[in-house]
Amino acid sequence: MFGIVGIPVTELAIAAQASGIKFIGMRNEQAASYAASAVGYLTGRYVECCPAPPISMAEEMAVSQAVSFIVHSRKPLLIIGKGAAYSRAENSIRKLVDQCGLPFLPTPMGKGVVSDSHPCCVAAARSRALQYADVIVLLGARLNWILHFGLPLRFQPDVKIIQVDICAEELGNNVRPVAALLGDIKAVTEQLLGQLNKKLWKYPSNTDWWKELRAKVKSNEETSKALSLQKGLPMNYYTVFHHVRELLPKDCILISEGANTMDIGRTMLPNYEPRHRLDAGTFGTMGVGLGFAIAAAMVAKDQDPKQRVVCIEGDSAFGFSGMEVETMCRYSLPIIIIIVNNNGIYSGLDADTWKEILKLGEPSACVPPVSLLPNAHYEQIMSAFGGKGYFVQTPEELQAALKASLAEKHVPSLINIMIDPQSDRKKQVSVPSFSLLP
Ligand SMILES: Cc1ncc(C[n+]2csc(CCOP(=O)(O)OP(=O)(O)O)c2C)c(N)n1
Ligand SMILES: [Mg+2]
Repeated sequence: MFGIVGIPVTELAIAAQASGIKFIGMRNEQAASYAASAVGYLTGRYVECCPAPPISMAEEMAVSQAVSFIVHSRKPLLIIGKGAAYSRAENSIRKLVDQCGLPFLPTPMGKGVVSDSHPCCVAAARSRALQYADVIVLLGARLNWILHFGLPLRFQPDVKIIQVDICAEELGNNVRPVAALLGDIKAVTEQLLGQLNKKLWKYPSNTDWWKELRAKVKSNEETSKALSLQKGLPMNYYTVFHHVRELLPKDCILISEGANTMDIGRTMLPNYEPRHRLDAGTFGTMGVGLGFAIAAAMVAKDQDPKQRVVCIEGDSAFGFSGMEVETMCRYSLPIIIIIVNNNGIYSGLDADTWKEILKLGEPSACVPPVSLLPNAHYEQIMSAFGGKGYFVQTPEELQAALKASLAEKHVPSLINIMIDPQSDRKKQVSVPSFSLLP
């Protein structure tokens, strides 16, 4: 149970503890509710008083229609969403990918349902896969802004969408599907598999589509690798994530929020297991990270005390719920917070430029709205409460700090990594923009 006491909640919290329910006192209700939602997601536990909901299956007719579109597709793509992780559909979806040889793309929290290291994963060619697929199967993924609403120019205008979702209101949102499969993702995937198996259908691995996707995966991975191996200081995002990836245990729970920090981290930090990534998700809401991390650490303590929880935050994102570091220290949760600090929201200013800007006059009139204070020592917030804080400027310091944090079993750590405030993500695939001119 997560909450904050006050009259009359204090009695409730005490009563909960007396009846054997753990109570985690948070610093803000919003973080408490994020934490509670994350426990549900990670454990799949239903409220004790409610029976588990019935498992619904799609109409056989809709399944047959979907299968017909899949087997006639030239450029198929599976998109695996958070719904697939929620419904614990990983075994069925892995079977679908393995048996049919279909390229797949996970959404941010769909990562790990099928491992990012699977040869059919085309996450590194995301834009290309979305832009040219002719048939897309959405498995618990929704055509919201994370997927560019399913609309051109990010998608083909005549792309055929097969939508699998538990929620009837979601069917047909933004794009009208050619087949709408209403039901539990796991059950419906089994239905699809049943029919595809009868046809002994497999998407060939030597099609032009596969060749195009593989070439794009390779070239994008090479670009990221070149950026991650740059030796200059301050570091860029890619160098930071490269070193973090080298040291993180494969089974850790990764939590992330921020803009560039979250987006680049998604591509640079692989997930191997389902429900091992929590991030700002559908609405990109900043402030979720520390509550999620506390929830994940409580679940880990219960189920697998050796499992590590790593929370990767932009410096702005961290500020939203930063006081929850006290909660982490109070309950001795060995969470590792990594702040990728670029002195701002999307980008910031270096200390010298900052000083020059202040000379221009009243700060509220001339400080760029995206800027935060340069070189803020966020790690001191952690040490103020007895946790471990590290201020890091080089790859060597980063490695040392992360190794020390991973060795720490009872106390949280915060690694504040200064990066180039102008560091950016690599160029996106350019999509021609609409012109307002005739
Ligand atoms: C609740 C909320 N308020 C504001 C925003 C707008 N917003 C989007 S990303 C972001 C922070 C990005 O900065 P940072 O976390 O430092 O990541 P960076 O891009 O610098 O790596 C903000 C404030 C939001 N998404 N959610
Ligand atoms: Mg930032």
